[in-house]
Amino acid sequence: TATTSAQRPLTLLGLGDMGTALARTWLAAGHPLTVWNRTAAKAEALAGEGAAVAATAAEAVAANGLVVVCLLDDASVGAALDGADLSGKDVVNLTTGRPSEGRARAAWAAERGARFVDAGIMATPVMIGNPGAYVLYSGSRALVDAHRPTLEVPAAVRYVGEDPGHAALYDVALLSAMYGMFGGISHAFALIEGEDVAPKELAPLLSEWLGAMGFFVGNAAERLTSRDFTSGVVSNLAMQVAATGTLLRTAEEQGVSTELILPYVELMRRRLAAGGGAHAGEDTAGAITLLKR
Ligand code: FVH
Repeated sequence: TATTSAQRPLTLLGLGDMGTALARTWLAAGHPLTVWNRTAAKAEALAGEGAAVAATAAEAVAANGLVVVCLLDDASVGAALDGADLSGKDVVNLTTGRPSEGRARAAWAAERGARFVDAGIMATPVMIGNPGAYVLYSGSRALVDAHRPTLEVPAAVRYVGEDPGHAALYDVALLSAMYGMFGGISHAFALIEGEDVAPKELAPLLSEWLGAMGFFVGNAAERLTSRDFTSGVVSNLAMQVAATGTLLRTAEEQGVSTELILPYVELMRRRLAAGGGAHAGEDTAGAITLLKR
């Protein structure tokens, strides 16, 4: 494919599983790509696919105005960019980090004369370049607008605001919810272990049930916004706390640890106990208010 003005050159630092997947989408779309990786051998296959391989991170940064960084963590970003001239560069940090790291890294980049956005990749490497993959960006809107066509090659762009910590905040919120869900799924499969129930028999019911219970996301957002935790409640907290006794006793009878579900049951119990029964008619959204320290 001939390179067009829409296929702008860029640099990519980091060729782990994710960096390699990203690199392949840009190369396949015809973008001139300069890559660098600490372990040089990981760049060999990409060189064969058309990437220019830089010997150092500083050399890779010097090659292009747009510099995408996809490394293990914030410390590796600091290590890789140490000594590179970032003046006038547009730096896109796809490395997973904390909100505080995104904000500190944005200030660090600004001190070196670079525009900066932090990002959170909401996809696995196999999803990159396919529908459903997206990346959360926050920080310099001008940078995102200037490079949107290039950034959209591997995954859809979702800009979440000027605060460079917000992409990481959204990312960590989504990942935290995912691990809570994984915990529940793990408990469910543990309950059927040793019974005459095949995991593949439970699996479709579990998927369907989790999809149906997804209504709680919008429900909780509405209640946290209005601070009305009781209107339209269909499954009240008092009933739900009573029902969790059955869940916990069943786990005991099945010889399954309650370590994954007990913390949430205890949170519901605390909400029910607070205020002398004032919250009995709520659903479980009110329990969220107990988490903030
Ligand atoms: N893979 C996934 O499923 C998830 C999906 C969501 C987003 N994450 C985040 O993406 C970042 C990169 O992940 P990755 O999958 O590419 O990770 P690895 O395959 O482990 O590659 C790590 C790269 O980082 C380089 N590196 C590590 N330490 C240093 C350092 N001190 N200085 C320079 N580079 C460093 C490493 O280099 P090497 O070991 O090959 O020499 C790899 O290029 C990550 O934030 C995920 O949380 C992925």
